[in-house]
Amino acid sequence: MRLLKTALVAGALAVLSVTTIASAYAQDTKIGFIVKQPEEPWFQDEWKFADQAAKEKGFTLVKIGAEDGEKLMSAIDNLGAQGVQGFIVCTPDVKLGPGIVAKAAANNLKLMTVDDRLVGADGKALEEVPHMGISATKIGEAVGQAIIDEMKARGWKADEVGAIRVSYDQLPTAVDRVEGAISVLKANGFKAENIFDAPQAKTDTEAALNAATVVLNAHAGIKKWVSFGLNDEAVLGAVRASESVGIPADGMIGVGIGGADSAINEFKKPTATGFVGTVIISPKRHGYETALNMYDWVANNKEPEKLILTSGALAKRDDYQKVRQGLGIE
Ligand code: FCA
Repeated sequence: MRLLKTALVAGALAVLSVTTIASAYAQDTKIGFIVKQPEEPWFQDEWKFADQAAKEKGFTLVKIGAEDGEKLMSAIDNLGAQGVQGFIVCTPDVKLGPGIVAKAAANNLKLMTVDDRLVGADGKALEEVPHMGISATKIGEAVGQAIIDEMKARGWKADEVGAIRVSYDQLPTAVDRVEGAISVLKANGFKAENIFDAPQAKTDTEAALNAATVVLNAHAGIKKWVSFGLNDEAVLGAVRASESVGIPADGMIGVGIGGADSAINEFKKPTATGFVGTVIISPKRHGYETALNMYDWVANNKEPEKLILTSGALAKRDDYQKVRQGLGIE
């Protein structure tokens, strides 16, 4: 009897120590998620969905905003000092690529990128770093097609319309997005000389507004406009600029990319503005799935795919809720 008791106690202790180790391990898994513009709704959504993954799997998520290279480098050191094992980053500058890779290695951190892919000194993508981005050219084409469809619905002819290309050409995905849109405009009769570049200093609404205002003032004779850019903020900037120079909502067709609150708040306004649509992309895939993939890499030694490109779906004022539901982000 005594022997049996001892055996039972030993067994219970063994079970106890195994579960203790298991939960200690889950608690010890720490993953970083650094974004370049923490105030932008898209990035807040990415964080929100990454938090969901952390809750489900029981790891700690460390979120840091890094608006410039200096902040990013110290954020990576900070993660290392906190005992984080790996991180996901949307960098403020893709040209920092080799520096980011070196910093991550020095801190013994696994590295994945999201949205904006790192480039090397030669300008080519650093293919060894696992990346999740959007299918930029295709999504740009969907923007271009949405603009053309709306032009047809309004009875506009291509040669009476000006196009504002809100641009951020130091970022390859931004170039692919706007060039995708332009290819469809051109295929539908748009002339290159009616497409005007509006380079923004930053990828936010204010910078886009400033850039687009310059274009509108330089071509005050044109009364019908379309606009596109790398995200909703870029297009909202162009739409706000058109309003400020007196172009009515029915004189502007802006189509963005994103579908987070920046776009949704615009659709919720009681009267339609020149922001007619957005190609909604998935912060769930970019936040939840990247975080899960990093967790699998850190905790289960399962390496993520090197490149995942996600798709988008066009939404307008009247159907955005349905489209969001379809993407599982409502
Ligand atoms: C880039 C843009 C963001 C978002 C993301 C998917 O990082 O700056 O607004 O569009 O790609």
